[in-house]
Amino acid sequence: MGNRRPWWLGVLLACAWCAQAATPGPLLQAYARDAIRLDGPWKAIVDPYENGYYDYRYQPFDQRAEPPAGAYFTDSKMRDPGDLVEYDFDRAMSLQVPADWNTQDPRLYYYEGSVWYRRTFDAPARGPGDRVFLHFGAVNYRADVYLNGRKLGVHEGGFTPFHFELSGHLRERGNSLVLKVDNRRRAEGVPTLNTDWWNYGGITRPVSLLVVPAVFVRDYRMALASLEDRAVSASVQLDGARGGERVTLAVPELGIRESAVADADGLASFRFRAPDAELWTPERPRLYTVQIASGSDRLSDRIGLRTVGTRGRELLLNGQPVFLRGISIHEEFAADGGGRVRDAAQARRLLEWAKELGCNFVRLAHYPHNEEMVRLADEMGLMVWSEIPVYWTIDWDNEDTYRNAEAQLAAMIQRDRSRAAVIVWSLANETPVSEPRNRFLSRLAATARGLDDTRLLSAAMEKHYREDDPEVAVVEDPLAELVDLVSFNQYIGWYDGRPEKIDRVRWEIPYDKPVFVSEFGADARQGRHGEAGEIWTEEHQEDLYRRTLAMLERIDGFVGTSPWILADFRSPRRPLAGIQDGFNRKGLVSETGAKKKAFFVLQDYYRRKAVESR
Ligand code: GCB
Repeated sequence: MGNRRPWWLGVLLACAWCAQAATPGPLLQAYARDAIRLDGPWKAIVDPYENGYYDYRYQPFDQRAEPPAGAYFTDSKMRDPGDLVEYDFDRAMSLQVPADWNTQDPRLYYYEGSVWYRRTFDAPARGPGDRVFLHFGAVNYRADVYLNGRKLGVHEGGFTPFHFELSGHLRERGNSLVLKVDNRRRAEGVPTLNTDWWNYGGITRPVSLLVVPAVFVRDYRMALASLEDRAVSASVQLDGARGGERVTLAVPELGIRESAVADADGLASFRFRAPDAELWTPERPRLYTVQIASGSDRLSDRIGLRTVGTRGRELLLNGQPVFLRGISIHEEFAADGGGRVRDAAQARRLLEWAKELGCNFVRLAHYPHNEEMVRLADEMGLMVWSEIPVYWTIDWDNEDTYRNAEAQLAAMIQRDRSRAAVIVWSLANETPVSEPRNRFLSRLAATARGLDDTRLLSAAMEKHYREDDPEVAVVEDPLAELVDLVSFNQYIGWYDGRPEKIDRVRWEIPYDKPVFVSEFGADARQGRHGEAGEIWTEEHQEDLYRRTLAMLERIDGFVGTSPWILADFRSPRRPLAGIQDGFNRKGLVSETGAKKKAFFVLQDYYRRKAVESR
């Protein structure tokens, strides 16, 4: 195979360019800005052997200063009838963005590998000195991003936002934006090889262009710092600043207009009182319009004010004990053809089911959900648990794995730390206790606290039984010392014994902290009926819910639960034909939204809890 251009000349030059242009990171409050969306159909080439990335000696094309036309990211065309180029984006299939690829084309249903995406666009209108950023809501799992044939950079992690600055690299017309999206699972990845959910690939969240002035508001946060005197603290981080820039923050509905001067790092800090502010609660999720401005840059957001904390075994919202009437949710909407949630309407539908159950809380499992979901929770009055996919058996000793997990944690917190709804950051799910795991998670805990000390930390832990008494379940884990909310998943009556065992178990949880049961459940195929002892039936699931809810009430310090799970979801671990058919059937509603009997058991329980807490 011939290469048209020598590649050895400019390797160093190319790398230097990449390092400079690629600024992946979580900042930029993209949602609060007018963005130019690059959503819609993109051209796509499925490339299981990564032909468009490696030459026939398996050397990556993008390490070369002048990649050949065969490198797909050059988006080349045959220029004359004798020209050999073995791909052409213009003739390729289309895939919608944002969306997973698995549910768009039956040929991609089980596909794990690389798909190239291409979208062309004209440079946005901009004034002199304005800067342009390209922002991705999320791409699962690894994205290699190229603009006009040159590499912008790489991002790993399927559920968090990232961006690149394009200023200086745009053509006025016909820019070619190419991504190689690779969703192969990897042992050192976060998550790792093994999960109980579908590994949907693709550009699953919106892509946008943002035009900002040379000095712009890169990030901001605002929260109620003290309940007693209604003190609010806020900070605004400028980008491109030298220090000395004026920043204003206004909450017109509260008659607040504050001004501060940025320090040498471009950070402006505010502290003011909002004595008339109505606090955010699930019953009255009051949000205020907050306007932030500096120079010619202006943003506007909707932010609620509340506090969350603990006192001994109590959980407090705005200083009052609160019970979390929760449900776990995967970011999947199986009606409408299935797959990852694609838009606000689907996100709203899931949260409406949670409301109908009587929830005031949702556990967004097992990775940061799309921003739409969290913002809707803010609006609809649902408290949120948000977590990163540190799930099961992560490669604890691998420093790159740690950095990856930490980057995902930071991106999650930085994106959502002004959302009143979010009350818990969760670090991990069902991870086996070991020294390397404890070190890994304590580093993550310290990072989380450094980024946000106004919320609770938790992690879904596991129970074991006392050796001298197999009916005493114990939750003891070094991780429990690090968190504020002691949470654990348990499946007594499903993976662990028969349902009658639920009635006998007693609990020992030796921490003076609130206790949250982050999962329990049983599979039931909607429409399948039988006796309570016959598994897979609605009656069996219903019976397990009844017994479990009674058992939970016997736990000292029990402050809430998020049963597993709102809706049936796809999982490659669930092949049983005629019953599972590729779905985890622990949903309270089927994949198409039909309610199972257990839905009403939980609804009743939550009605009673709501009355009790009045
Ligand atoms: C768990 C996991 C969850 C699974 C669930 C199950 O403990 O946290 O991801 O889907 O059990 O159904 O087995």
